[in-house]
Amino acid sequence: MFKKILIANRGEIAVRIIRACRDMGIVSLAVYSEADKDALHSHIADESVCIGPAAARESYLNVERVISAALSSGADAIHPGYGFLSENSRFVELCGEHGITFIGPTPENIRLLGDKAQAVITAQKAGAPTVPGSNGLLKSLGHAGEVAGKIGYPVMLKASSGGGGRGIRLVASANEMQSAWDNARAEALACFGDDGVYLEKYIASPRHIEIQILADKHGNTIHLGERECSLQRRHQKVLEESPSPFLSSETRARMGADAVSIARQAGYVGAGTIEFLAGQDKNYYFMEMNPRIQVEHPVTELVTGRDIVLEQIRIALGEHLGYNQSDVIQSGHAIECRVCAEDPAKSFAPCPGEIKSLNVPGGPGVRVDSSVYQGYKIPPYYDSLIAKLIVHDHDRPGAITRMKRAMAEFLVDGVSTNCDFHLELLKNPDFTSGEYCIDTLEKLMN
Ligand code: MV4
Repeated sequence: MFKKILIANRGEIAVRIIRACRDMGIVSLAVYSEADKDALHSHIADESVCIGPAAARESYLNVERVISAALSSGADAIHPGYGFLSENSRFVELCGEHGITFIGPTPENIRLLGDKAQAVITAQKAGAPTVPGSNGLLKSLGHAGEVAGKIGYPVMLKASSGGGGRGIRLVASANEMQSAWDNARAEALACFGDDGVYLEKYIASPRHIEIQILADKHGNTIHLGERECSLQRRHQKVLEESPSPFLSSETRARMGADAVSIARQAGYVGAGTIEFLAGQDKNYYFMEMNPRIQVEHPVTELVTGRDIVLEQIRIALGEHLGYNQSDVIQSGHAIECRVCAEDPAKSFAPCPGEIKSLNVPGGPGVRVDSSVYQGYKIPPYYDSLIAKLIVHDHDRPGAITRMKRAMAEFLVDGVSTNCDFHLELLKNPDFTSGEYCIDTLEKLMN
């Protein structure tokens, strides 16, 4: 067993990981920036240590400071959460060199999956469906035009080191290729220090559906079903649910099996997520794999009854999963709404400030993963997520009703939130019918 886990993160995910540590009898060590002295994670952890100034570069993203904190406090493992150092393969190696267990995948896993063009080839080797495209990096503008001509426009250029929707360009026709090529490569170089791009046929109005994977160090790889994540705006998810209202049980089973094959092909260890695009025609295609715990993991926890953070820690300890795919049962329906301190009047720009008063919902089937309390000052330096409201019920209509009840109880004074927007979305016919896609929210909010 680990004696002490350093949580290299902040906000609700740091709180979530501290709770898992306490459930397992492991001492938790929070690290915090100067702006986060009064953040919830620094208060509720067993121990906490300041690692630097507010700017993430000098604190939560600072490899040396995080490792030093672990060494001087006697932590034998580090949980990175999501974002920050979670996908930094060099950081994972450094943990190893200092005898600290990184709770997550191997550096090789992270390097392979961070190269999106290579990840697509891995999915193909696994026999999973991929979008017709360049099957690897493009060599030149001429090569891009040639592949696009063969598969037919519209196509999408994608940065191989990409993420968060940056370095991608839709190319409607051949005469747009030159400028799209230049723009995608310039943005990729600026954002990721790498101008490698690949190309895929453009899938119009798809759904984003992802599969949660767990893989132990002994070759046992299973999935915990899917999450429907199509309700996004500017590449930020707003509401997620499981199961997806779109999938038949037959497609669900195939997607899960394909995800497991991809994870096995990648030699993946830990908790990870395989993202698929599902077209209107019900075909689906591998998009990318995320080597980390994700924000929306609670919907999977409520539907499967499995504690994914606890499983991450068990896997890092070298334990066996201890159950098979047939032991995983998806039961009922879960919905997560991301509650953010945002100003609807300023097109949902972040709205930091003091929470003057707060009422957090509760009652049957309600879970709140939050990082705020009454009197807390939301600092302006980090993202605007203040809580995740997650509900579970027997079926989708029940979960929607329950979410409306809980969301109406979520009362925040002092800062603006997107709670009212959520209440609108929960009544929207595109949502209630389940017939939505990645364009839906963008259309609704503009
Ligand atoms: C696509 C696509 C359509 N066709 N690929 C956006 C972020 C990056 N991870 C992949 N993305 C997309 N790739 C093909 N071949 C549309 C998107 C996309 C998107 C995907 C999931 C959720 C929201 C999205 C919003 C805009 C574009």
